[in-house]
Amino acid sequence: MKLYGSPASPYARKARVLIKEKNLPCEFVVEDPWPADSPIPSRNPLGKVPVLEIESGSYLFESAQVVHYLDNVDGKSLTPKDAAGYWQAQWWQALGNGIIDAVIARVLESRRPPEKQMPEKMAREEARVHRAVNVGENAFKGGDFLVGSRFTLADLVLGVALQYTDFRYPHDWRSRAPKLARWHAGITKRRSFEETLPPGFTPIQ
Ligand SMILES: N[C@@H](CCC(=O)N[C@@H](CS)C(=O)NCC(=O)O)C(=O)O
Repeated sequence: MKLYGSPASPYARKARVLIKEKNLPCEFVVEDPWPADSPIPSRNPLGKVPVLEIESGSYLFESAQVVHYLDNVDGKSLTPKDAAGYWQAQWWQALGNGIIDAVIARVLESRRPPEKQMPEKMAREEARVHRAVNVGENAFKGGDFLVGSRFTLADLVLGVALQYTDFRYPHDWRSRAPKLARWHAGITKRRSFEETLPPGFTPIQ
């Protein structure tokens, strides 16, 4: 298998962390989706990374689907089996994916020419992040893992999301969310996280 993506993409990073966690035989191929001559649209008509090449010429795209595939490919799923745990993990992943979407939208807005930027758009995306952190903090009982007593996709996705927040929208979410801050410090010390950091980013602890 091959995973196409850019080193700073949080969507691709979810899959990269999962590949490391499970030690899957999957090569990470750096590919930038933005240039006009990028090969990515020939593999994903939506022109976005990550793209997973399952076998020659067979591609899967959209990070949630890529993560779902990789989670099930080896029979060692990181998704809780019990119904309550399953849906709790889905909830945390929705929260994490939403944070990633909001931080990306904010970054893209901030890269537009200053005269075209909309402060209200930035504020709307920031409000999503703040609400999501507050709600996550209230929902979290505390401890090493978000769901149950082992590392799951909930930890993976929210861990990536909050580290991407530190990277692209650094602000003090930790003082508002001390339980999540403690959990995040532990999760991001995993080798899978340390070996997939965005270039130039120094983790905040
Ligand atoms: N919903 C997609 C979003 C993927 C995405 O937006 N990836 C960015 C990189 S972080 C990208 O490829 N952007 C290129 C573009 O928007 O043209 C997913 O979850 O895979």
